[in-house]
Amino acid sequence: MNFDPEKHPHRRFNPLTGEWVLVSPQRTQRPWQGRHEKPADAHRPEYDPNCYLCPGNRRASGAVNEHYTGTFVFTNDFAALDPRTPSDGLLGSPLFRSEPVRGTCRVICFSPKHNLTLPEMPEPDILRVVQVWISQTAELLEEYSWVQVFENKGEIMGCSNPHPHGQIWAMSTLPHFAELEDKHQAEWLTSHGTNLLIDYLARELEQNRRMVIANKHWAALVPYWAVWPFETLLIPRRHVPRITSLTFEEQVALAQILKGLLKKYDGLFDVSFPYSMGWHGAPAGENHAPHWQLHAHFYPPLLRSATVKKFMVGFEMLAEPQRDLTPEQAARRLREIGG
Ligand code: H2U
Ligand code: ZN
Repeated sequence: MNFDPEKHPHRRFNPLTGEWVLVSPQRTQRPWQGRHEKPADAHRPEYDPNCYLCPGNRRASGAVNEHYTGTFVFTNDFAALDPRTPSDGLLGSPLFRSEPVRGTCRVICFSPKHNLTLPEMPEPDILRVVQVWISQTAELLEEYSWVQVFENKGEIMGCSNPHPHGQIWAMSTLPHFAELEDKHQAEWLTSHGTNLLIDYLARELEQNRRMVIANKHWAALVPYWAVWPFETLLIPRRHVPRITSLTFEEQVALAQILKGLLKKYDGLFDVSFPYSMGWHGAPAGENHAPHWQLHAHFYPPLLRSATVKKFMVGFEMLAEPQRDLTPEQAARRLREIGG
């Protein structure tokens, strides 16, 4: 019997983080008798007087939102980071190590309309969101090492409010995944003389087995090492170290592919698809730019329907992540959904 990755258990390596995932394709037929999530309430008004993100409304802190008509950014009233943290903190002994972190957290409202989601917005409005991601990142990289732009969507992801919004956390040190990706991309450049994700994308376009959607400037695929069932990676086709380096044409193409990708997600189980997504790009400092390639990760939790999600428990908490559906099967399903 010869090893067949479509039939036999195997592990796949994530060259961006150095982590492994266990793939068990023989298990996809397993019956499900576990938890079903309740579907989110789909009927929402365009304006909700009780929403803390709608224009003109009062937030929990007492601050009142502008009567905004496009996007709106404010400092998180319950920020996890503080710009005033003293930087001369004691680092402690090897067993009690810590370091002070300075930072700030902001909330971005994508639209004044309470009942929209990104893929439901017109492309010019998605472009405005892209441009806010860019201007916020540019501003915060002047002050901080790492700027994490992200969106948590859906109650199932712990999102507190259906109003379309995302967040930005900026901090003085590199967080865990940024450090891993920085290290692995730098090592790739040293040992191969090329950019890791540019090399990877070229192979993916050649193989054409995990591609989901592409346009002139962008490609989205289910990475070979995907952990979440329908995880995707969105990458510019040319070498772009960070989101602030995108040309206007690439920004327009990004708005277009975002809409296309998210519509596919919504079409998969016929539900407004929950996910956590976020951007990874070069940290502050020009020495990082050559080895970094900008990309967005989409981590959706759903597994087999609008109400059955993947749990990261048991073996996954204690040993390593595991998946049944192969990345190739997931990509094929997403590819086949009309945009
Ligand atoms: P989610 O993206 O997980 O839904 O979080 C929304 C953020 O909005 C959350 O971090 C903040 C919360 O701290 N928030 C405010 O800043 N002001 C409020 O009045 C309520 C929520
Ligand atoms: Zn609202």
